[in-house]
Amino acid sequence: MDAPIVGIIMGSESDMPAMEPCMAQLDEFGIPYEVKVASAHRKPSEVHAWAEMADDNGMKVIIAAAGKAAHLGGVVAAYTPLPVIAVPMKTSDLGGLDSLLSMVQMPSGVPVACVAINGAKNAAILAAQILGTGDDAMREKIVAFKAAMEEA
Ligand code: RP5
Repeated sequence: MDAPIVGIIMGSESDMPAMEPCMAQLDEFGIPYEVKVASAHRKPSEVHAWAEMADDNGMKVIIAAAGKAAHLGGVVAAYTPLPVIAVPMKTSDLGGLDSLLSMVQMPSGVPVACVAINGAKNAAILAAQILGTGDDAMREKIVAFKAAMEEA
């Protein structure tokens, strides 16, 4: 197995089903990833340690999924120079608008990219596109992926 280059972190095991399309898409592109479950609020020290070491551990892009007061992506972004893609989880009370606004309204200086509510597959595609900027083979996979959409 190749060493992971995408780090996926999510706030709860309950986020896993919504994030499965992300893992499936990364598998389809042949991108190795690791998955971490830790909440910014329930396990802040663990999130801090994971985010701080992600670069040294070989990650190139981070995908952070969380719901409700979804601070995970922003907290991770505070501790890493890596690009962070946030995935707002759909929620039972506010439909995920709570997650979306929590993720997207970052203060100046600490950006996160943010996909749609439950946009797990798009997070994987965006991660692949970021990786593709420095990797011709990966870029070719994106070109083929787009061509396949046109032909479908
Ligand atoms: C967030 O709270 C998680 O990311 C999840 O989307 C939401 C609910 O978590 P659980 O109460 O199901 O663990 O931290």
